[in-house]
Amino acid sequence: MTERNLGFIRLGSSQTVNAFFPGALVTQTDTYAFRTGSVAANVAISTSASGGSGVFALALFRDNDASGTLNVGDTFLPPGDNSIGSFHSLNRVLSQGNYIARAQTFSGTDTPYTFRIARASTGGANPLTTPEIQLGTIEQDLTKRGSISNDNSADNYAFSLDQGDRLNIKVKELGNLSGDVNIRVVRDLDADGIVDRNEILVKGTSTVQGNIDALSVGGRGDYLLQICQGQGNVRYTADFDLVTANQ
Ligand SMILES: [Ca+2]
Ligand SMILES: [Ca+2]
Ligand SMILES: [Ca+2]
Ligand SMILES: [Ca+2]
Repeated sequence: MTERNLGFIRLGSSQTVNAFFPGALVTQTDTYAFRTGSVAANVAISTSASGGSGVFALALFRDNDASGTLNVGDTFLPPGDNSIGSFHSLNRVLSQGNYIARAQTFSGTDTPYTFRIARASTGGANPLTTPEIQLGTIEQDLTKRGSISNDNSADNYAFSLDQGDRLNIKVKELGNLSGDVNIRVVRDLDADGIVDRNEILVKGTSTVQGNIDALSVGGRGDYLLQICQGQGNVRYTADFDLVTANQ
């Protein structure tokens, strides 16, 4: 178990830690303590394993006694991410306070992984390029459903396109339209897990009524669609409309 203290995470900043779980068939835990400032802002946290057979669980806690150590009395902030796969992420609006992110594994083989955290204005887009939802190579039209709220302030869909293919993406906000999402497609060209300015390929545009955000992207490559909280709680459907080269 390694306890790290990342200190204050400034608005608009990110930190990356290269970490390592040695292979051992017991539950292993690393913790990352951090502080946030007076602006309630979107905090995105991810772990990405680059080897081993590690199954991670990623969870976030409020460090109520500001001890930097996870102890009785600290509060779990749901939801955690206990999914199977090499990437885990949380994105959530956090008010000023002390927090601890916890990464866990249970793996017989060594598991190197990268821990990332970024804090950005809510309404700005998710600064991390964690492929939470894997769509693979798009070969036919798809529809996905999801929701965005203060507890899950972004959804990241990873997809690939073949040469000559183009994808028209339409995200429709459902329900009473009290909330708003923004969309964009990014590529992590330098593979640092952070969306750099030159990595934003296209931003969505909204319809006049404001409940549909749309964009189009084409050409062979690996892409990430980010559906990010503008404000409030939003249920959405995302339509992926494939236009193939030989149509
Ligand atoms: Ca504590
Ligand atoms: Ca999400
Ligand atoms: Ca919108
Ligand atoms: Ca990058």
